[in-house]
Amino acid sequence: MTSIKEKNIYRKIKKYSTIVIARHVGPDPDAIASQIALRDSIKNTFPSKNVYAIGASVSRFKKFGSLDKINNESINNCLLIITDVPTMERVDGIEGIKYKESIKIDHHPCDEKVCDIELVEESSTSACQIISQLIMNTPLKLNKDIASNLFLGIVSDSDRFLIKYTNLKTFKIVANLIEKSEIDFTSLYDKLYERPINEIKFHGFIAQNLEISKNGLASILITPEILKEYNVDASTPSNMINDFNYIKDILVWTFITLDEKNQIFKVNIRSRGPIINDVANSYNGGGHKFASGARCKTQEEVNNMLKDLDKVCKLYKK
Ligand SMILES: [Mn+2]
Repeated sequence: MTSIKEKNIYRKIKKYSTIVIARHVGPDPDAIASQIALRDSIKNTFPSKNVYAIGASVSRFKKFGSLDKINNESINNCLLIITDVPTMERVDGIEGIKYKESIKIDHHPCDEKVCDIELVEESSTSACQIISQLIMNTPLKLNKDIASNLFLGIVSDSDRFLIKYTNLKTFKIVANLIEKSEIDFTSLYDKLYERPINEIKFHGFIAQNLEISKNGLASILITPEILKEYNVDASTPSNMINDFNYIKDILVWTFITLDEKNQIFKVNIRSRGPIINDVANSYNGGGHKFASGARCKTQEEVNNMLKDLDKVCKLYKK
């Protein structure tokens, strides 16, 4: 069944000749795949429209397709669609764009309304899951490339259907994607999971050096020197944090990466029980109940945050 919001979104897409699609800074596969899949679907359905998927490109994600370079100042009266991002401050690369109306398609919790139409489903595994539904429920077109991207976004954000937001609906949508597009989905996993040996060695370093409290809080500080030693970049820790799930002694785990250039500690937090986004919120971050991020300015702030997370673990254990 097509929802009223989906109908309205399709109507707006139909109406505008120029559409800009953006997502969050520091993109992950769901962010990139959702914006590229939506762009390609709109372009396939309406070949004469100008549709751009924008934001800084990331070499690791080139496999999902290319992004568009535009002169923001020259874009007027467009429709702006933001995917996989709850607030305008976190959107990458929209400075100077004059948009007439805006649409948000997202699965992050957010209290504030930032767009004219908001299709937000907190219970969805991913932005790609919501866009898959949108495409299925409207005349928007699907092809193999679009379906591949949507499939990979869902698989990545649901951590291969491990996270709690995975449910019957997720599998129905995925089954529908596979049926309609006939994608050879197992051959797509290379795009997500192939990695160089130095990353595995870095993974080993983290496993060896995690500090674990008696309440089940695991943490590790990752300095620029360590990143250099293992020849990995600053985004690598956040890409492997989900690998440390299902460890018996750990309830909440956090990677703290020191970004020396910007003098900030970037913190990734995951949980397999305690709710962590309240703590993340009070340290310049936010996110989902069991997957959050934060930013601390000083080591002292980091220590306070770890104390707060440890308290959350202690309470949960009781
Ligand atoms: Mn996402």
